[in-house]
Amino acid sequence: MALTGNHAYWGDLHQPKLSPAQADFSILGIPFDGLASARKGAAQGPERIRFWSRHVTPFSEDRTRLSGLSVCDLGDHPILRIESDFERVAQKIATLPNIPILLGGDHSVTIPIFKGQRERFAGKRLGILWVDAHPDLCDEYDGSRLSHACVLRRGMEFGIKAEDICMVGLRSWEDQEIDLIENGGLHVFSAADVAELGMKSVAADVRRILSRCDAVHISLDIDCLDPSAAPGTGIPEFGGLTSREVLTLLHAMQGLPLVGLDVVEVAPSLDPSESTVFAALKIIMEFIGVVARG
Ligand SMILES: [Mn+2]
Repeated sequence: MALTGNHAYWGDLHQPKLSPAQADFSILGIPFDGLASARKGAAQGPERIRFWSRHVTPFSEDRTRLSGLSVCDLGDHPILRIESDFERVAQKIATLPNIPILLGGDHSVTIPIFKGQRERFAGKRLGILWVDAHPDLCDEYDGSRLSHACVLRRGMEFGIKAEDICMVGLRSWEDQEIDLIENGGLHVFSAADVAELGMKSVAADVRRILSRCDAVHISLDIDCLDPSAAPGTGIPEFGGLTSREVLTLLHAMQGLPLVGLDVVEVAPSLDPSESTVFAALKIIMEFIGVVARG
């Protein structure tokens, strides 16, 4: 089969004439890597993920037909002035009537995403599934409180409760994060825990915890995956999740009140094979399948 753009964007689900109110999902790219601490490149993530989205079919891997669902692609929101543009992204998300799928960008772009989702579901219990090699719980990093190492810390300040946060795939720590990780009341499943207990069991625990929430957002840093599966990311961390484990985790969220997904830290220039881009795309299409079945 020739890969020559035989589908419309997002596996034929993108319908350019629909407004967010008429579509099931909004796609928004946030092409920004100005707050990544190591290697840059994630600013090119949205463009490459969107480009290849014309080459996927409207099915999830269990053959769920996705063609009854629609996607409204809102394009990219550039970040020129960090504070004011982050605020604009937060307000955009706070007023969306459907399920946003956000394309990073380094993980700092999830700070306005958390803010927008917290506002959108004000008064409701907002749960977070955090899938990442890193906890991003620093108060400040490289002199910035908006660094990609501070994302979840800011999210908790916006009012996301520790007991409603499940973290899966962790395997790297900053000294300033240890106390929160060990005593903060967050639900922590390290990559080593997953290897020890099996993802089926971990995913069942995560599902049980998040089923107490009124709304669940998934924030997925592509570096949750082992670098053998996704080398195109700023800080590859050895000993990560397998692709199958990430899909098992996603599929187990079926039936939860899913209200958003962000996929961040995809740096296409660091992986000439573009496997990392395709991994992100697979995760997005499987998320759409999970919502379709839910
Ligand atoms: Mn990370």
